[in-house]
This record gives sequence, C-alpha cells and structure tokens, in this order.
Amino acid sequence: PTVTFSPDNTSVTAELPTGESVSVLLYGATVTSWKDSSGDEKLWLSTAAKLDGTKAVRGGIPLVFPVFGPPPSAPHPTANLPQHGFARTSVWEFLGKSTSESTPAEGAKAADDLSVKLDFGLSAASLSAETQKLWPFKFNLIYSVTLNPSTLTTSLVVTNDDDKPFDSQVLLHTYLRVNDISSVSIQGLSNSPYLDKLLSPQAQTSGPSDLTITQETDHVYSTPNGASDPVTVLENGKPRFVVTRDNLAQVVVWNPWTEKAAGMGDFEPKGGYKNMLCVEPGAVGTWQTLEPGDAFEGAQTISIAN
Ligand code: TA6
Repeated sequence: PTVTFSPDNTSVTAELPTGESVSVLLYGATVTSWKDSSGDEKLWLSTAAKLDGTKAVRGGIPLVFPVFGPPPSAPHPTANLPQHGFARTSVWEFLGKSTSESTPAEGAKAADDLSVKLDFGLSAASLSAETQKLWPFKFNLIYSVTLNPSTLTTSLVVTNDDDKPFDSQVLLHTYLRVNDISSVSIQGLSNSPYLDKLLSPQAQTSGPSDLTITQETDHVYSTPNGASDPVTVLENGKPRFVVTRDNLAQVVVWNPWTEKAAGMGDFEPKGGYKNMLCVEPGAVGTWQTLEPGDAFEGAQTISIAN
C-alpha cells in the first residue's frame, strides 16, 4: 500500500497495490473518495462541495460529533453548537498509517489481508478558542479509516479526558453513490421502528419489508438487536453495499429529493439526489454519558457486494 499527501497537505490518499484507494480531507477527517480496484467511485460527493475548509463537506463521510442534528436548547451543553457539531468542521491531525501486505505463499491467491489504516486525531486543545467555549469539555477523538480490497471501515473512539462527565452523540454521515435511486431498495431495517423526521411530531413508525426511496426521506431507525443487523442497499434487486455496524445502534436513511436538493447551495448537480443515498450509522437514539477516563467506540464497515 502507498500513502501520499496532496501537494497542499490538506488531504491524504491511501492506495492498495490492487488499485483500491481512499482519500481523506484533514478538514473534518472527511473521507471524500473511496474507489474500487477498477477506479469506480463508491461515495457521492457534490460537485459544489466546499473542500477548502469553509464549510462541512457535502458528500463523502462527514463526521457528526458531539451532537446529531440541531442541538437541544439550553441548558443542554451542546445548545450553542452548529447542527451536527464541530467534528466535521475542525482540522484534524494525521496520526499515521499502518499497512499490512503479506506476500502470498507460493502459488497462493493474492494476500487477502491487504490493508491500509489511516489514523486521525482531534482533541479539545486543537479546537479554536471559540469552539472550545461553545462546548467546554476535554475530549479526544481518534478516527481510523481502514481500506481493504472490498471493504472500507471507519471507526471513531471518543475519550473523556476531563474531570467531569459529558454527554455526546456520534454518527458517520455516509453518502453512498448509487446509479439510480429509483432502482434502489434497502433491506435489514424492516423490523426496526424509526423516527420520521419529516412528520411533526417526528412520529415513531415501523417500516415496510424493503424500503424504497420515492420522495424526501429522513428516517432514524433504531435496530432491535442493537448494532448487529446488516443493512443492505440493492440496485435492481442486486446487493450493492452491505453496511455492518459495531456499537452504533441507529441508522439514519436520508435522501433530500428535489426540493431540499434545490435548497442546498453546495448540492450539485441538482439531480444528484438520484445518485446518492445516505446510510448513516450512529449512536444518536440517546446521549452517551462518558465518565472521566471513559471511552466510546463506534464503527461501520461498508462492503462492496458485487
Ligand atoms: O442525516 C440526515 C440529516 O440530519 C438531515 O436532516 C439533513 O439535515 C442532513 O442531515 C444534512 O444536514 P447538513 O447539516 O449536512 O446540511
């Protein structure tokens, strides 16, 4: 595997000898590209996405921490944070890489333990002074992005480095690329109740066997077996992605559809909603309380099915 920095040092790309690659912007530790061995892009990135650090990236895998969605009102400690928190709009530090590539035994198939892991860090000390004031807790985040021949794993570890507890939420806001949303169905959520964020009050309901996307969709599923059920995204009935989770009991399924896509300045092309589906593993059903010294870890693995 090779790991290279962009000329302006704002992003890092890892590539396997078999051709797969992943690129991560230090701004937000945002995965902006994940390609398979034939160079096919698996994530959706708006052509108007800001990649200069002036706004959260519209696409790829933005990181949501310490609050999902619009924060609760005061006196909740996250009340003064922007929607989805500050992790996706902070500059992270590249902590290093680790690679494994055992040479296949004589005549054996290519080593299937080919992999490269990139680590990124963000702590309270690396936040701007004003952001630290908005959420005055000492924390440490380690985000790991691991590329294997047919999978991408992203994992976030939150540690409380303070002398007092804090509550937080975590979500991996993944924009998967699809060929045509009208031929997409989603399996694995059928017996999960979900909050429909478009209904007021955000009604709790239960889903159909296979979810299809025919309008703006913003569902927060709480899977009954915690994080153990895989979510499969199919196109024309053929599995395309399988998303498995570790310790992330919610899955958000979001598609902005026409009007919301039209209303987002950084969402281009406007018809791009037909080529994307957000499947967002998270721990957002409630608040994780971390005591001093405690850590929370959540991860997703996206497997390319075909
Ligand atoms: O994950 C779904 C969601 O919470 C939607 O409600 C929508 O707000 C989306 O995130 C995008 O949010 P953003 O702040 O990135 O525009």
